[in-house]
Amino acid sequence: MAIQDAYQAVLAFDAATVTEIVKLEIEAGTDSLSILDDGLISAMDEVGKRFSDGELFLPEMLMAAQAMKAGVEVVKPHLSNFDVHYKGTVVVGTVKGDLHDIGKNLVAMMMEGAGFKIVDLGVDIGVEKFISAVKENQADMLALSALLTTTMPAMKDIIDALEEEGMRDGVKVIIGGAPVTQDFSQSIGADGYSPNAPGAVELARNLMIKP
Ligand code: B1M
Repeated sequence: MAIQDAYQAVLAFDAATVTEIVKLEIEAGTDSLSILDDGLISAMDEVGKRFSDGELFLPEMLMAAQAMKAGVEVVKPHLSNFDVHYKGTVVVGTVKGDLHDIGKNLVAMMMEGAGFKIVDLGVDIGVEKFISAVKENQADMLALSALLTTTMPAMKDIIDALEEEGMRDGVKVIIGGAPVTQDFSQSIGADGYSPNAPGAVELARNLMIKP
């Protein structure tokens, strides 16, 4: 067994095998970060590429994300504080009045797989809860999802509240969900929009590169 096997098992959407390989690698003393970076994260990067190229579809991407997540759960307790070098903390949630969470969960899983620390608040989240979660977790980014045309405007309320609290400069805001568009993103002053989960990861990576 090797890290490459974990990579292949994620690409085969095989959560049970990913779990088994990661356990064996940890028992064998393999560096936890290497399991994450070279096995699980690299595999999800490949899944993202295949999705963008039209070689994989949503259900497969979900299965790969679940397989990756199974591996991340095994590695997590073995990461010492020293090892944890998250690429940034991201508060994720579906906005107030909206109960759709499948896309949001996929975004959260893929971002976690890409090395971000995720604070997933769930669905139907109001402005105040987003703001307190950003404060409590000293988050670098907010990732907002909305699936209803009636709930999209709540995204602007959250950005306005960040500004009112004087927090806007320190927090990037990315948005997505079926009815959301690039034009809408610009009109409410978000930092970026992606139509899908791999794109959200790419966006987050680009926005988190500090000057
Ligand atoms: Co709802 N629903 N729904 N629904 N539902 C839609 C969204 C709808 C388009 C169906 C339709 O009428 N054709 C319609 C919205 C119409 C509109 O606003 N224009 C609709 C409606 C009307 C409703 C109700 C009002 C129905 C009713 O009760 N009368 C109601 C509202 C409840 C509420 O939220 N308050 C409702 C309820 C539900 C269920 C609970 C039954 C269920 C949700 C279950 C759940 O999420 N746990 C549900 C579902 C499943 C859907 C559809 C069929 C599928 C949504 C989905 O999960 N897609 C949907 C129709 C459709 O989209 N085809 C529909 C798969 C998922 C992976 O895609 O979430 O788009 P998606 O995520 C994508 C991208 O959008 C993007 O990445 C993901 C993929 O890579 N993305 C981001 C998402 N968030 C992102 C964040 C990012 C970046 C990218 O950055 C932060």
